[in-house]
Amino acid sequence: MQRTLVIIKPDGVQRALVGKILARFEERGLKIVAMKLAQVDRDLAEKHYAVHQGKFFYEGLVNYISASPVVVMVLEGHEAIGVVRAMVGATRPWEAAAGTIRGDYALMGLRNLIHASDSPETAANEIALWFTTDQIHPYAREMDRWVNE
Ligand code: FUP
Repeated sequence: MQRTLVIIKPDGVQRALVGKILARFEERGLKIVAMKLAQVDRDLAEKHYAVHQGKFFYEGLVNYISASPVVVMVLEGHEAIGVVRAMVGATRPWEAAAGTIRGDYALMGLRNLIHASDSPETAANEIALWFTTDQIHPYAREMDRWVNE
């Protein structure tokens, strides 16, 4: 089982798409093992986007993620990192395939609704950045054997 960090960014929360986005992950069989609404401060935004520091879009990115609350979660499931990335779609919304979250709900600019970890290393770092160990709750679901076996 893999775990991945997903952030429904300020545009996703402001556009009231949280329920629709969550439903996609739940229906796919992914399990929510941590989740919260958070107002991101500059320090956390800078840490989350540290790999982009110095790039021309960095300042805009930090302002965007901290503009309004986000919903952040840890999803668990078989190959969760790649599966969630595929469900999210391409970075540029207008290039995102129909059927992906960005391809269905976003169109232009880089208001691309959602962030998802892109590798096992990134996922581990991002989960540790956003959640303490005691905020992550593994549990069994009755349906797991129907999803996973
Ligand atoms: P993604 O993994 O698809 O979210 O995309 P990246 O990690 O490459 O980029 C993170 C964020 O940086 C994107 F959500 C949007 C922003 N970005 C820009 O604003 N301009 C760029 O040229 C590239 C990325």
